[in-house]
Amino acid sequence: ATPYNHKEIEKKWRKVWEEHPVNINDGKKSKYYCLDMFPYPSGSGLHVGHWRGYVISDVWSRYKILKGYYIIHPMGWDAFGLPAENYAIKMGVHPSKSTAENVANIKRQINEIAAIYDWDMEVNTTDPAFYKWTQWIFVKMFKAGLAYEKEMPINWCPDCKTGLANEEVVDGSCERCGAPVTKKNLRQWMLKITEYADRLLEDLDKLEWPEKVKKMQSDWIGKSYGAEVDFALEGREETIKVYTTRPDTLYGATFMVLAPEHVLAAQIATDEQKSLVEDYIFKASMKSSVDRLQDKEKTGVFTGSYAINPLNKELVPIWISDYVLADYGTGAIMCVPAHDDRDFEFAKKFNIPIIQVIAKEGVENPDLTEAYTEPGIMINSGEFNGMNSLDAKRDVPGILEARGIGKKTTNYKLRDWVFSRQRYWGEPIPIVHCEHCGAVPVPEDQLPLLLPEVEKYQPTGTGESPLADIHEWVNTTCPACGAPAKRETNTMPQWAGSSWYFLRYVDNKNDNELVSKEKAEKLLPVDMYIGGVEHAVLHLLYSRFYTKFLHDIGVVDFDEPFTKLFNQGMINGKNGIKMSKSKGNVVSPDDLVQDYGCDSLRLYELFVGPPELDSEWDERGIDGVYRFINRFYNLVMENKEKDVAPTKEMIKIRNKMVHTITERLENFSLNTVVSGFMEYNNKLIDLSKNGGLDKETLETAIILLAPFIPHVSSELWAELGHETSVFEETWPEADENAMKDDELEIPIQINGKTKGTVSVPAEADKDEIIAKAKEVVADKLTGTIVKEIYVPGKIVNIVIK
Ligand code: ANZ
Ligand code: ZN
Repeated sequence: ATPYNHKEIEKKWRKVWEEHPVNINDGKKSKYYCLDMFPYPSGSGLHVGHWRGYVISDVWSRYKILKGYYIIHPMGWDAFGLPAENYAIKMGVHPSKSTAENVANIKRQINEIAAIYDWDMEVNTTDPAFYKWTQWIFVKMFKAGLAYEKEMPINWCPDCKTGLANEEVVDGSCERCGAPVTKKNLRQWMLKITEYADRLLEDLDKLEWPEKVKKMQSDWIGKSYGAEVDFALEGREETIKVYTTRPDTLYGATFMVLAPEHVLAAQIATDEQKSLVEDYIFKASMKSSVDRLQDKEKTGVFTGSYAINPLNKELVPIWISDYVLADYGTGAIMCVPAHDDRDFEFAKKFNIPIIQVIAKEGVENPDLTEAYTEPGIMINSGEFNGMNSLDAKRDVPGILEARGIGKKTTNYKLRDWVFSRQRYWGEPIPIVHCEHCGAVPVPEDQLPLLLPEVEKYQPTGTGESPLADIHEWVNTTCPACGAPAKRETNTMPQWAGSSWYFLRYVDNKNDNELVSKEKAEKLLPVDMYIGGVEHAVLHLLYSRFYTKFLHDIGVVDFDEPFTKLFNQGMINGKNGIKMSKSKGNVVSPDDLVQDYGCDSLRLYELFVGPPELDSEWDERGIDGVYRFINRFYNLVMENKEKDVAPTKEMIKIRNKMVHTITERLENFSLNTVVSGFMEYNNKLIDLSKNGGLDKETLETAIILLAPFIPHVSSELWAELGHETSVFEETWPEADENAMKDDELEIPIQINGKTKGTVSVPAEADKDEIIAKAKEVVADKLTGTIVKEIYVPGKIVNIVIK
């Protein structure tokens, strides 16, 4: 056998491709934009887990090239953000310097994958030529009334010393550093993403995305339908508006709860209750969001005041509790303990009456042990008794509206996006504050507004960014009236650049437009987006919002950025532990590439498990993949000059191989594509034992393998005498007719006498044929079977006694 020398082969083809890159666009019919989520250039470099996504997207891109598409497959850097800044604080190195070093290093590592990125399209979010447009979008949003300032309590990470968007708070903790998030009152820049809530929700239908991700987005937007109901207060002027999604349960509302932050919370407390109420409100304000979310036991305090249930006119006590959120609905709720879990728990704890108003068959359960949350028949509900609760749910809002005590409403969980950060390493927000003119955007022709050099990168912790210290930068003149004015010193969140970078790749050198009309029309949007599922809400929601806005102002003519989405699972270390430097379980690709070659590692990245699931890295497995490549290499080398005419069997196996591999690939079942290659390789090796294998079958196998193992495929393609690249070929199509198995007619004998025939596929094995034969002659098998004989292709003989 010829030894397969991966080192020599890979070195040779890298050089060839450097001199003659794979032709990815000339004369191709239509474009296909295959995009990776661009990486943050961290200092620790790539491990085998990072390779997975890049290999998947490269395989997919190369497959599309062979399918005749013009491929757009760019790469860039999401390089603003905290790690570079924290490194600057620790080491005193300017973030732009460490970022440039990290980019160079990761770029070198990415090149080891042999992916066909088009580096002419490269972008870097920290490059002023790029962030000019990030700022331009902000100015456009400001002019459209979508960017506004607001003094409000925001999520504040005490460790990162910066404000956070709701999306960046996970279970009450900072998404980045894990510290419990607190609230802080600060002037903020906000983006009105809520104005797009309905479109962001409805257009999910257009997307070929994993259902799981679509569900996460629609839950995050959280549209609900219900009613606002006005409750009059006993002996007071004010009314309290509540938001409910269950207007059908109004007769069962036995108490009311206000959020501690509700404007009336302290005001309506009676003299006896006042100090208790104030105490509770104060304690709630000191609680971190984690504690508020995680408190198992319900707490609350009675105000001493009563509201009047607008339907049955009963008095309902008003309580304060922190399980009601201030910024959702109206910050006040009517409580129906019989039909809501939280209210049930609260009522039990504080001995509040529970009135059932919906029952399964209309029969009341006198001792409910938990809230009844199903639909049913209305009871204890006056004029609604006997109605189906679903009908009541539909009709009650209209009835309330007619009586002037309520109205139908919808609500969203989505909040406007807190867009300012009190940190250094981000895009300066291009706004000037003028005493006379208010907030004035930096004129578009003066963008980019460069991030100035500072001496100290430390966040001040006071809620001001380090930029506030650079007086010569901060003090400027108003672009509108010329009076002395001050620059905004907050910077943008890291999501700003990543919300639109995919548009810029295709026109990355254009200094006059974000992207030209022609290029946008010809090359956008993204057809396939590949990346981790951790971005399901944040980045993917923000990108959709930005794209819709850019659509609305005429920059692009589509309003969804990513037609298809694929989320790859993570590759973990042993025992499923996430690979990380701190755990010391990081597997570097470098040695593996050295020992087994890039092709083997590419294939093994896919072989470890279904690409959408997390997989555990087991280094030993790469050996099997390496052996497979070796065997295939030898099969081609040994048969390349034999000039064998294809047999029917060879044609059949070839077509079946094309069919199986293509089908699995189209389904993104990439691990079974690899096992499919292994099976067919064995079949081809068997076939070749009778004098060799025909050239077309060898060529077909090489083309199918080319997206996966491009070096060795290119080498073998050349060995077969081709002077052009294998990537100039067309992905083969299976001929369904040629795939059919021949049928064999086999006579069946019982005790040596012919009793019938059975027809079976030529490939069927002995057990299958005997079993089928026995079915055919079942009624003639009148004794016990003592022996079953099969003479291959000729006869089945069953001996009975
Ligand atoms: C009465 C009721 C009866 C309710 C019942 C539910 C079940 P979603 O679907 O999340 O919109 N609610 C309203 N505002 C709230 C706030 N600020 N904080 C906490 N809870 C609040 O849920 C809306 C329901 O959550 C509303 O409907 C209200 O309780 C509660 F059998 O009203 B419901
Ligand atoms: Zn002015």
